[in-house]
Amino acid sequence: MVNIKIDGIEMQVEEGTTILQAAEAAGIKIPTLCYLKELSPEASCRMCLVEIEGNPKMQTACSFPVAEGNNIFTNTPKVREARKTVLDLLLSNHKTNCFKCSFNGECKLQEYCMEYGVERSEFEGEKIDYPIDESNPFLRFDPNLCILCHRCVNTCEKIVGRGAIGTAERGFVAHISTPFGVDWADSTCESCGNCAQACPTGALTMKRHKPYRVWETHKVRTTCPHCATGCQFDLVVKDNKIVDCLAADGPSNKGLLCVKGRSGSFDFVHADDRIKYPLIKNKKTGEFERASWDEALDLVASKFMEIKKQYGSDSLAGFACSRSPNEDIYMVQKMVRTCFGTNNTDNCARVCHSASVAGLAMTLGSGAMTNPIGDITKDVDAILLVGSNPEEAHPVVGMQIRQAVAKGAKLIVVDPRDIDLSKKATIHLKLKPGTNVAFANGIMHILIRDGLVDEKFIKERTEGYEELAEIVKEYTPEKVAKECHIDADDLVKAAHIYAEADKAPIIYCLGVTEHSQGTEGVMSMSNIAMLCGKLGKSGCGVNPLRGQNNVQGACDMGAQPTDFPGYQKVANPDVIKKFEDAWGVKLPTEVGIHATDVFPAAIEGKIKGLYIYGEDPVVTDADTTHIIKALKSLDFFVVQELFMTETAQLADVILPGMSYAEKEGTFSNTERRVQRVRKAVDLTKNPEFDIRLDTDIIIDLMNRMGYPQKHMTAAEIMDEVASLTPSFAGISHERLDSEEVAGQGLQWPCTSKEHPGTPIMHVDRFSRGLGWLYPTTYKPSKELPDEEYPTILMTGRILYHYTTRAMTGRTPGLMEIEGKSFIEINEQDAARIGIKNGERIKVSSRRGSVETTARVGDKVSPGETWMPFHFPDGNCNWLTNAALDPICRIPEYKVCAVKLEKI
Ligand SMILES: Nc1nc2c(c(=O)[nH]1)N[C@H]1C(S)=C(S)[C@@H](COP(=O)(O)OP(=O)(O)OC[C@H]3O[C@@H](n4cnc5c(=O)[nH]c(N)nc54)[C@H](O)[C@@H]3O)O[C@H]1N2
Ligand SMILES: Nc1nc2c(c(=O)[nH]1)N[C@H]1C(S)=C(S)[C@@H](COP(=O)(O)OP(=O)(O)OC[C@H]3O[C@@H](n4cnc5c(=O)[nH]c(N)nc54)[C@H](O)[C@@H]3O)O[C@H]1N2
Ligand code: SF4
Ligand code: SF4
Ligand code: SF4
Ligand SMILES: [Mo]
Repeated sequence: MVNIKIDGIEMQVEEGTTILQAAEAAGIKIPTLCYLKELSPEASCRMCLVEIEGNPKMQTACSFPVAEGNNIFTNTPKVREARKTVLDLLLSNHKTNCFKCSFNGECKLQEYCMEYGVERSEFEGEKIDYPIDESNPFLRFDPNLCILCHRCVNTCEKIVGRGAIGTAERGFVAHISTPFGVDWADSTCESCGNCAQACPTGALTMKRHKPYRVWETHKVRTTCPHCATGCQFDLVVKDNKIVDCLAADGPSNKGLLCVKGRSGSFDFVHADDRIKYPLIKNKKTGEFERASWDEALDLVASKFMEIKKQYGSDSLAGFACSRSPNEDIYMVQKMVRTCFGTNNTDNCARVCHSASVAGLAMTLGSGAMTNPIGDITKDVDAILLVGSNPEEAHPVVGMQIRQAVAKGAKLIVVDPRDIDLSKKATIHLKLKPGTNVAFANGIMHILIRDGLVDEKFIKERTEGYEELAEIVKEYTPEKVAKECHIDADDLVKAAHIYAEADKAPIIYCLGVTEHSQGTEGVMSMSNIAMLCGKLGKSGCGVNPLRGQNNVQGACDMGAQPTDFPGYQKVANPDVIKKFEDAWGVKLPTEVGIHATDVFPAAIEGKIKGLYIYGEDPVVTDADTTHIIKALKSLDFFVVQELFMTETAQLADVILPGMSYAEKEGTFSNTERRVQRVRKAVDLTKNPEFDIRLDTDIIIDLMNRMGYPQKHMTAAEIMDEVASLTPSFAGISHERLDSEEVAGQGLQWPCTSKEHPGTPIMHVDRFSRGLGWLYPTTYKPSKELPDEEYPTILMTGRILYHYTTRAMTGRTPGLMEIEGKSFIEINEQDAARIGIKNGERIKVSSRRGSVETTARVGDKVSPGETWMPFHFPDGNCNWLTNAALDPICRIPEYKVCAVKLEKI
C-alpha cells in the first residue's frame, strides 16, 4: 500500500494503482475519452492530464501509477488549460453540426467542450467531407465525427476478440476502417455493436439511434430474452415504445452484447403481427375468430375438464416455455399438476439439455453448469470445448473464450465442423458425428495409461473407477482414431493438455447431448473431469452451456414429468405430501410422460388434450410429419403465444400472452444465476390489444377449472417458489432488487435469506455424495449412412437467428444478413453430384425432403453435411430422426442419413 493525496484527500491505495483508479475510489471524476476500463491504457487522447507536486510535466491519469507520497491535483488552472487545448484540437477535426447529430446530448466531446468552455476550434482549417459508411444493416460510421480515440478498434480487437476494424491512412488523415478497406458488410464484423457503444461521439452509432433524443427516453434494466448467457441490458423506451437496447455491466456479459441481444430483442415486441386478442377456431370454416377472454377461457377450462372426466387425468399434458420467466413456468406446472391432475408437464430442455439434466444428476447429483462463465474464461490454462459453438450460440461467452485464448489459454475443439474457434485452437479434433463416447473413452484410456489421473481425488471423492478403467482399456488411441476419423497423436496431445493444465474447464453443448447416446455422452464429460480431479474448483468443472434464456429455470421450476420445483422428486412420497399440504389438493404420484413421448402418445390416442405455452414443435421437433400428425390427432389443443406460429395454426384456441418486455419476473441463466426481468412497455394501452399477463391467464384458467388459485403478482409467485424449494429459499424479487445483490443476481443453491448464493458447485462434496464414474461403451447413432442415404446430416444454429426466428425474424437487419436456409456440403461430395456453391439442391431422408441452397467448402468433412433449423424455406426437421435417447428421451437431431440431389 502507498499513501497519496488527491485534491487534498488523503488515501491509501495498493501499489500499481493508476491515478485514475485512485481518483475514482476517492469519488473524483477525471475526464477521459480513449480510456477503456478493461484494457491497459491507450493514453492517446490526453484528456486525463493531471498535475503531481514536484513533477514538472503533467501526466495522463489513466496510465500513471501512483507512488508513495504523491500529491495530485486533478483540476488546477494549468490542467484545465491543457484539457482545453486537447478539446480544441479534437474539435478542429470534428464536424460540429451537433443539432443534426443523433448523439446530441450523449456525446462526451460535446459534454467536455461545454464543461471546459470550448465553443469552436482555434485551429479551424478546411474540413474534408468524408463519405459516411452505411453498409452494415445496424451500424453507421461517419468519419467526419471521429476523434481517433481508438475505443472502437480496441473494443473490437481486445474485448470482442474480432479485430474487424483498424486504423488506416487515407491521404494524410488517419481514420477508422474495416480491414483492407473492404465494405463493412463484407468484413468479418459480426454486427455486435460493442464498438458503437464504446464510441464517445456520434461517429460510430447504431442507425436506429437517429429518431430519438436521449432526454425523451427512460431506461429499464432487464435480461436478454435469447440465449442462456443471461446478458444484462437496458431497454431504452420512448412513449411506451422500445427504441434501443444498450449493454449493461452484468455479471456474465461485463458490458458486452451480441447482435441478437443488442438488435434482435425489441422489434418483435412491437411487431404488427402480434396476436392481439384471444382466438377460437371455427370448426366449420377452419378459420380463427376473435373471442372475448370469457368465451376463450371458459371453453378451454370446460374442454380440458371434459377430457379429464372422460379419459382420465393422464390423457392431458401441458408444456411450459423456456423463453418465459420462472414465475410463468411455475404456474404452468402448478396448473398441470393441480387442475389436469397429472405430471405430464415438460419444457424444451427435453429436446436440448435433458441429457445434461439427467446425466449430471446421475454422476454428480445436479444437472447444472458447475462454474460461472467468468470463472471458466478468465485466467484458465486450457479449455476443452466439446460440441459447442459459442461464437454463434452463446456469443458473449464466445467473446470471453476468445479473450482467454488471446491471453494464452490452449483451446481444444472437439467438433465435426471447422467452427470459427477451431482456427484459434491448439488442437481441433474434427471427429465423425455421433462418436463422442468413443472419443471420451479414448481420452480416459490415455489419462490412465499415461498416469495423468488424480488418484487422490478418485479415491476420496468418486466411485466406480475399476469398472470404468476396465472398459476404457479397449479404447486405444489407434482404435478410437479410426472410429472417430481423427489423428491418434492429436488425441494423445489433447489428453495431456487437458490433464496437465492447472485450470481447465470442460465446456460442452448440443454436439454432446442431441444424440441417441446423449446422456452417456454427458456422463463421459463428467468422467473425464473427475478422473483429473477438475471439479469443485475454480477454472474447472463440467459446464453445459444451457440454451434458452430460461431453460435452466424451466427445469428448476419443475416443468418436468419427474420433478417438482428444485428437482424434488415426484417419486418421493414426502415431496408429494409437502406439495399437497401447500397446494391443498391430492396430487398425482405417477411420473408423467416426456414431451417427446407425448407426440407418439397423441397419435396412439392416449393423449387427448394438450396445452402448449410458447413452444413451436412443428418447426423445432424432429420429424415434422409425425409432429403434425400428432397435433392433428388431439381432441383439444390450446396454444398460449405471441405469434401465429406453425404450431399455433393447428390449435383450437390461441391465448395471447405478453413478451418479456411487458412483464416482471426472473430468468435463470446457464450459471444458475437468477436475474430480474422488468416491464418496459405496456401494450394494453394500445386499444388494438386485448392481451393479458401470462400468469393471469393461467391463474384465471385454474379457477375456471375448479382450483381456487388466489391472484399473485410475479414477486408473490417467487415467494411461493422460495417457500417450497430449498435451493431457492433465499431468492425473492425484493432481494434481487436490493443493494446487497447489486445487480449480480443470485446463483442457486441459495438456501436462506442470508445465503450469498453458490458460484461453484461440488466444492467439498458432490451433491450426490461420491461422484459416479459411469461405465459406458460407445454405441453408434441410430441411423447411419447406407447406399440409399449415403450422407450424414447434422443440424444446429447460426449467429443471426434464434430457434424458430419468432423473435429474430422480425428484425429486418438480421433477415438482411441471413434470411434463407442452406446446407453445408464438402467440396468432394459437391463435385461428385455436380453441385456448385450457391446452387439449389434437394435433400431427402426416410422422413421427407426439402429444397435448399448449397454452401460448398471444407467446413464439414466428406460424407457429412450440416443445416440450420431456423428457416421455413427448407426446414431440416422434415428430415431429422426422432430416435430417442433411452434415458432422457432427447431426439437425435445431430445425426441422420440423407441423400443429396441436384435440382
Ligand atoms: N444464435 C443462436 N444462439 C442460440 C440458439 C439459436 O437458435 N441461435 N439457440 C440456443 C439454444 S436453444 C441452445 S440449446 C444452444 C445450443 O448451442 P450449441 O450446442 O453450441 O449449438 P449447435 O449449433 O446446435 O451445435 C453445436 C456444435 O455441435 C457440433 N456437433 C454436431 N454433432 C456433433 C457430434 O457428434 N460431436 C461433437 N463433439 N460435436 C457435434 C456442431 O458442429 C456444432 O458446431 O444455443 C442457444 N443459442
Ligand atoms: N434440427 C434441430 N432442431 C432443433 C434443435 C437442433 O439443434 N436441431 N435444437 C432444439 C433445441 S435445443 C431447442 S431449445 C428447441 C427450441 O424450440 P422451441 O421452444 O419450440 O422454440 P422457440 O423459438 O424458442 O419457441 C418459443 C416460442 O415461445 C413464444 N414465446 C416467447 N416468450 C413468450 C412469453 O413470454 N409468453 C408466451 N406466451 N409465449 C412466448 C415465442 O413467440 C415462440 O414462438 O428447438 C430444438 N430443435
Ligand atoms: S460490430 Fe462488433 S465485430 Fe463489428 S466492428 Fe464493431 S465490435 Fe467489431
Ligand atoms: S469511431 Fe468513435 S470510438 Fe472509433 S476512433 Fe472514432 S471516435 Fe473513437
Ligand atoms: S449472448 Fe445470448 S444473452 Fe447475450 S446478448 Fe447474445 S443472445 Fe442475448
Ligand atoms: Mo436448446
